Amino acid sequence: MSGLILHHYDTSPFSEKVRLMLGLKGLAWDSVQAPVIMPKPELTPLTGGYRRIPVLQIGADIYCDTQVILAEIERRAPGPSLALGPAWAVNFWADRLFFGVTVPIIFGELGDATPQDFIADREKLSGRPFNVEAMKAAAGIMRPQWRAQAAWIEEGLAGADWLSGETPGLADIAAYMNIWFLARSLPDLADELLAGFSRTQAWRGRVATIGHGERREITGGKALVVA
Ligand SMILES: N[C@@H](CCC(=O)N[C@@H](CS)C(=O)NCC(=O)O)C(=O)O
Repeated sequence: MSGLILHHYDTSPFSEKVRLMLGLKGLAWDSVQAPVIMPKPELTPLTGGYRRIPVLQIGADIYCDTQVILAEIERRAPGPSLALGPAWAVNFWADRLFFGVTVPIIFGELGDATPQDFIADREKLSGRPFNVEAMKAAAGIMRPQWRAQAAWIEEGLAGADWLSGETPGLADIAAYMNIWFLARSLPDLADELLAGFSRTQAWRGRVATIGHGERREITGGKALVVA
């Protein structure tokens, strides 16, 4: 399969899921680096206004939201099959519940250093205040909650090297997203919250070696021409 264009940015945890999926499938793809905040003049004309990241483009076909993007990659490149067992349920948990505790932990720590234009952009996106003080206050409760959810990964690895069994799959990529996001932002805190979870720490190293397939940078302008 060729002709895959991923609109993303390197710091995006949802994009990391897709990049790892492309790696597991051994696919070649074109990368368009999108802006982290609005405006996104080379993205929104393709999506009809959807501004989140990642977006997958295949010719003039546009796929928004990782649940759709991952399913489309799985459909177009079925071997090896990655959506095994409860993989989609794990993906949904990782996107919502696990991500929901990861974000306040990160921004509770880093919120004061977060650029004002980023804060203003995310307030406009969510329609809510980007309340660093509230996130700082919540972090104390969120940390044990994060650890409790990471403990499910630890248990899931009791019988095999991967959550998906003998080989890696979507469940591994999805669960890893939050660990990647926390460790990328606050590596020491990630180690602290994973203390004693030796299977998870070893697994995390294995997931990191999957790679992103064959990536080539192109411009947003070129992607618009393709569409
Ligand atoms: N449900 C979406 C969530 C995607 C999402 O929220 N992505 C973040 C970046 S990781 C985002 O788009 N933030 C706002 C932006 O970049 O404009 C998905 O699964 O793709």
